[in-house]
Amino acid sequence: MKLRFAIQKKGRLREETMELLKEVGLKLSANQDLLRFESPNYPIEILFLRDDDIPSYVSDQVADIGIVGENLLMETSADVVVAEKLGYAKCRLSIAVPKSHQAKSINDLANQTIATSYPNTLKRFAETKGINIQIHTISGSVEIAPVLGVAEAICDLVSSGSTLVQNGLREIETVMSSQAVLIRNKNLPAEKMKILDNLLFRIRSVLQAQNYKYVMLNAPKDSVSKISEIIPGLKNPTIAPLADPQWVSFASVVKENEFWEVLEKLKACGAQGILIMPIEKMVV
Ligand code: PRT
Ligand code: ZN
Repeated sequence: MKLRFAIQKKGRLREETMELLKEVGLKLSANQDLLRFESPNYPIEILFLRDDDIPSYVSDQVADIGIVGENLLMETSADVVVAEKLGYAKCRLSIAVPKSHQAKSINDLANQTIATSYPNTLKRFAETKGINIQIHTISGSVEIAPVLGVAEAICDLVSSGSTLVQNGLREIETVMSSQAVLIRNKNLPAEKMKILDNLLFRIRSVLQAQNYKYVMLNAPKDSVSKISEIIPGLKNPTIAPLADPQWVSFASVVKENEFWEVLEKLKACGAQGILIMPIEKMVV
């Protein structure tokens, strides 16, 4: 029995998804033209598809699991379960207007036309805000719609924001934030669920590791309790003696997003020779 796993064939999700699969130990093929691939060392069959087809394929059991952006999931309203948020392909679906437009939020766009590839999501958003808008649906190059005169505003995905700037547009409202998610069919048979649980365990070990760094340092013995409070690690830090009896060596982990703050505190406690290393996998 193999788990059928739908991923994007080509595009913004492909590279990081393949990287993640490699990190969880799957042997993959370097051939980018494959439409189907069975991993030789894991009970998984990968299907390479357009991302737009993935939500419905997973809900219709053509595939058991898949990876897509939350934006697509919201737009298609596919009846699937989000098994894990993956933390990459982060972006937001936003409303933007030409710089010369006065609007500050969607409230200022009543009865105006917004061009988008996300009509369902936009329609629901406007309804929750109680604003009546016209929606002009286009499948790509949304940013050009105001120049063409087909819409006053646009609603599209933004990550760095440079495409908006290049097209003389200004972001005024976030409709939703998005990242890549692993979705699964609602009624997976027990045997497939078991494979998925194993895969999720591996994925979580990789994701967890990305949030932490391994820290090693030397510190005066009288700072042990203070430093133990600053870098408690998963349970306790490892403390080992040094040849100099007045000094000890610490090993612990620190959260990536608290890293610089923690480093300042450690230095203030007299820590020296601080080494920071990436962690490859982490099982809590
Ligand atoms: O061929 P296929 O249908 O599979 O791919 P696609 O062309 O539909 O999708 P693709 O590969 O462009 O994007 C796949 C997913 O990546 C999206 O559904 C999002 O979940 C996610 N993602 C993350 C993005 C972006 N960031 C992004 N910046 N998708 C698109 N963009 C586009 C955006 O539409 C705009 O044109 O990039 C431009 C803006 O980028 P910035 O950096 O200039 O703001
Ligand atoms: Zn697509």
